[in-house]
Amino acid sequence: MTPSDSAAGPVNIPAEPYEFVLDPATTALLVIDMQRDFLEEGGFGAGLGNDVSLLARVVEPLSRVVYAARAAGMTVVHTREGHRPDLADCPPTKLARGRLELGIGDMGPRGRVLVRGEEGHDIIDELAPAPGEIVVDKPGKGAFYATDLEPVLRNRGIVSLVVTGVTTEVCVHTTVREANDRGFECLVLEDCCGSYFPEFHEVGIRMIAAQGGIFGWVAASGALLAALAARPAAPAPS
Ligand code: TIU
Repeated sequence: MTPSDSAAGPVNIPAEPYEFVLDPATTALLVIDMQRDFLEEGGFGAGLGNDVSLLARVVEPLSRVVYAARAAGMTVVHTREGHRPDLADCPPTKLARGRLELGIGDMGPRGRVLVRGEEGHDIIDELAPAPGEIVVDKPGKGAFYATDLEPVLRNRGIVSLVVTGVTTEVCVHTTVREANDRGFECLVLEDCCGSYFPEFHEVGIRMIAAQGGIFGWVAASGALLAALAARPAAPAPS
């Protein structure tokens, strides 16, 4: 980020239920759990019985948004769901849930499932964090629970979040709800979120913007990209 990026000021993004106004200088792009464990075979998502190919549609539009956010000087935060190798931070209830053949901590084709430091836990190559970007490891569904995300955002003066990632109705929704209660304004990019259940995605997205934006705003990524591209040129540094 350069000071001149943020000098270009706020942008208006057509959204539901009405336009979303963000200033890149006070906005973070949140990229939630774009990990091999959810998007590729042999990980947690597949072990839960899901068709992981359903999440692939998110990768291309989200890559474009990540690049645009970097160019606009926005803070980019990546999250990863997972646990300590000794599983000390994993509630026994989460460990037992589903009676899975390949459950949390078990050795799979991409290392131990949902365990930090393992291949499956890491972010997919297409969305690898750039040097200096913030990566938040979280033990739960919500990105604020038992993490330092909130002080990290507040210390940077962040007031708005552009929320993306997987899965729409699980970690994205939980995080948006947590953010909403903490006073952050959330714009959820519908084509940059994905679910193993298309119908849950549809309804989850609608729930966010319903009732006057009860949890936040919803737009397609194209609306954000167009608004950022149309920003007036920042004044030359003096
Ligand atoms: N199972 C499912 O849809 N999601 C998760 O377990 N975690 C996230 O959403 N990241």
